[in-house]
Amino acid sequence: MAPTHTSLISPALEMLNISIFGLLATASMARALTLDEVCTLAHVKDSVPIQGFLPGLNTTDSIVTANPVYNVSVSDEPYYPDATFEYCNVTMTYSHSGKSDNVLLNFWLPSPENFKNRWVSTGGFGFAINVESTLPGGVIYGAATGRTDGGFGGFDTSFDDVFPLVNGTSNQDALFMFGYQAHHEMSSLGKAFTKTFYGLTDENKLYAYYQGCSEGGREGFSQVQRFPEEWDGAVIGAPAIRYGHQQVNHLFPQVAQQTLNYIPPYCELEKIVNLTIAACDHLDGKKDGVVSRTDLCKLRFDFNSTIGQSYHCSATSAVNQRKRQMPSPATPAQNGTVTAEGAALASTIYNGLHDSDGRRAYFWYQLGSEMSDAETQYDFTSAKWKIDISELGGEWVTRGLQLLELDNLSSLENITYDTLRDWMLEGWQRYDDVLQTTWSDLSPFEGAGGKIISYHGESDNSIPPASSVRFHESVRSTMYSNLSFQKSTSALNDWYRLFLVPGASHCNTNSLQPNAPFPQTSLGSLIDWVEHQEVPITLNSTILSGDNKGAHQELCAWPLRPLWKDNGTSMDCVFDQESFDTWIYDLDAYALPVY
Ligand SMILES: *[C@@H]1O[C@H](CO)[C@@H](O)[C@H](O)[C@H]1NC(C)=O
Ligand SMILES: *[C@@H]1O[C@H](CO)[C@@H](O)[C@H](O)[C@H]1NC(C)=O
Ligand SMILES: *[C@@H]1O[C@H](CO)[C@@H](O)[C@H](O)[C@H]1NC(C)=O
Ligand SMILES: *[C@@H]1O[C@H](CO)[C@@H](O)[C@H](O)[C@H]1NC(C)=O
Ligand SMILES: *[C@@H]1O[C@H](CO)[C@@H](O)[C@H](O)[C@H]1NC(C)=O
Ligand SMILES: *[C@@H]1O[C@H](CO)[C@@H](O)[C@H](O)[C@H]1NC(C)=O
Ligand SMILES: *[C@@H]1O[C@H](CO)[C@@H](O)[C@H](O)[C@H]1NC(C)=O
Ligand SMILES: *[C@@H]1O[C@H](CO)[C@@H](O)[C@H](O)[C@H]1NC(C)=O
Ligand SMILES: *[C@@H]1O[C@H](CO)[C@@H](O)[C@H](O)[C@H]1NC(C)=O
Ligand SMILES: *[C@@H]1O[C@H](CO)[C@@H](O)[C@H](O)[C@H]1NC(C)=O
Ligand SMILES: *[C@@H]1O[C@H](CO)[C@@H](O)[C@H](O)[C@H]1NC(C)=O
Ligand SMILES: *[C@@H]1O[C@H](CO)[C@@H](O)[C@H](O)[C@H]1NC(C)=O
Ligand SMILES: [Ca+2]
Repeated sequence: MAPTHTSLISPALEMLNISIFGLLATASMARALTLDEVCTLAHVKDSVPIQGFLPGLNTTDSIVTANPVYNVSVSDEPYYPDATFEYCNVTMTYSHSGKSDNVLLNFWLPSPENFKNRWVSTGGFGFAINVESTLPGGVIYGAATGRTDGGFGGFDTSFDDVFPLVNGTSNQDALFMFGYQAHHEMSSLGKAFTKTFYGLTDENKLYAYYQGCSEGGREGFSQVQRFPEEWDGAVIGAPAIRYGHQQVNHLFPQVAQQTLNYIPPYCELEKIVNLTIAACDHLDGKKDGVVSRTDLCKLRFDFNSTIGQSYHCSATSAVNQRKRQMPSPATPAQNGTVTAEGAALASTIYNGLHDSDGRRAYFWYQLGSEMSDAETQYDFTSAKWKIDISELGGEWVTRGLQLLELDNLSSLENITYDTLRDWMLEGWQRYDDVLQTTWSDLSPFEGAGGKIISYHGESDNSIPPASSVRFHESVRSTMYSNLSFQKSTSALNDWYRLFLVPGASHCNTNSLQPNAPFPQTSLGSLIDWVEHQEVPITLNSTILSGDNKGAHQELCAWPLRPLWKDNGTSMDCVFDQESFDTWIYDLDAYALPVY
């Protein structure tokens, strides 16, 4: 849309480089400007940081757009509360000095009366470096909010669309940008832009926050790990860190099916999940359909107890829901009883990847999480179930490891547990400096006063919550190696707190555990921590579906675990050594430490 609002600044004044704020001050119009008044092409152009403000970034001839957007309503979102708001929608381009590339940024700027001196960077999901639906989160909290296209060719173009360049040739520029650099550039440019746009002076502090989940969470850690001074705080959800391991891990259930030579109707696995939830629900002291203590579930649940239970799933038709519009295939009606093979498969998968010597290569999701990575496909021609190779995992192998312009891995022929371990090792080593994102000395960030609220769905079915626990514990042992467990935990929790979210799935609510809470206001909690020193001893959260929708619940900070008492009417956060130990893994398949 072409901006239709005329600038308040006359061409003559513009030549004198008098800002819109200066003009209003001299005209003694000391009032908050309206969105219409600031959201003009002229003012936006004036706010683009000048060439040379950050070495290597070229903003000469930046192409900008601006248009005000009014009366936007959002509801039922996981990362921010319901709200109605307005903003100035800005895009700007820049290039890298010495190159003719083009990076696109999109800022959503609240109207001046709602602006609260905050900047928020948002991140991506899967192989995408941005997700537009996360932008309202910042605006709602009075922050100028940004996303980047990473220079990949537009906001809808993902990293995997440009990596590799061609068969056999890596795209190092895109990798560097995706790994961490694009976010560094966006926050640097975005913060400078925001200060000018709102007429902030050097005395006005502009708070800088990061918010993202999944790949967006990994991008957040990439910033905290490398650019400690740039951030006051970060909300990091279910981060896709330990990238080399994480992406290959998606292939493990399919290799388990091949190795154990049992390819179940998916309904059988769904049934096992439902039975697990039913059996473990009460272990947390509250029968609400939510497994808040997957650790106790792991200690008590026996997969063999599911054998012989009958299952039923109705037939489904094909739906276009997958990436690149590949249809999710139709399934027939499925009736049967859980088999010993099915129980053994589930038990093997939840136990995590071990190599042929029985050494652990990685860990899996928690009991009660959906088994979507183990989903099988029905072949109507042969009337048999067949392995459905994970798209995320397969594409990582073809593009990331084999450097082929292929969207999927076509076969698992000869692929063993050892192959998966080797692929993990290969990705870890090759991308250690860009994607692995496990630098565990965060002293500079802590020293600069930074705060982290990290959260992870305890029933996440795409990134193991034990991964977030592992990184938290790695930071603890790296930074506080000379302190006792209790003292180091307390020192770490002074600035980096991890909250496991009972029942939540991957960065979202979970239809299998609808009464579970989600930390919808975590950015607000981070702001309260940074700006008002209100420590989130427990994390505010909200039940977002089911009968108790809207109800408030608090989340316990790791290593404390929730335990309900008085028949589920009140909750304590407790420490339990046996439970704690179930979250800690010895990845002895590798000679090097895995942070
Ligand atoms: C805002 O949108 C709502 C519904 O989308 C509409 O009912 C209302 O009139 C709008 N308000 C303004 C000021 O445009
Ligand atoms: C924001 O601006 C971009 C670039 O002009 C445009 O494509 C997009 O539609 C705008 N979004 C809204 C909500 O106006
Ligand atoms: C910056 O961009 C301008 C315009 O595209 C170009 O003329 C100039 O050479 C670039 N500067 C560098 C150092 O690349
Ligand atoms: C890249 O390699 C794959 C696998 O060998 C092949 O199928 C594909 O055609 C190649 N693509 C191009 C553009 O050569
Ligand atoms: C599992 O439970 C969900 C509801 O929680 C239900 O929709 C689904 O049909 C169940 N699956 C099986 C196989 O029983
Ligand atoms: C489950 O049953 C299998 C045989 O079907 C047996 O080998 C295995 O040890 C049993 N597991 C447990 C935990 O009892
Ligand atoms: C499958 O199970 C459902 C529910 O238990 C039952 O209604 C249906 O008749 C069964 N279908 C077959 C073909 O056994
Ligand atoms: C795998 O990728 C190829 C090439 O993009 C495509 O033709 C094929 O349909 C894909 N297969 C699946 C199962 O997604
Ligand atoms: C799998 O291994 C067999 C036996 O070593 C070999 O003949 C075959 O070519 C291999 N297949 C692939 C796809 O590597
Ligand atoms: C423990 O290490 C910290 C940071 O390295 C240091 O400041 C502190 O003095 C050490 N404490 C003891 C008891 O050695
Ligand atoms: C905490 O969550 C409740 C809903 O569960 C919400 O009403 C309240 O505003 C939140 N508190 C903060 C500080 O965000
Ligand atoms: C415990 O709570 C459940 C669910 O709220 C209720 O159905 C049950 O009657 C309660 N039991 C006792 C002993 O109060
Ligand atoms: Ca429960």
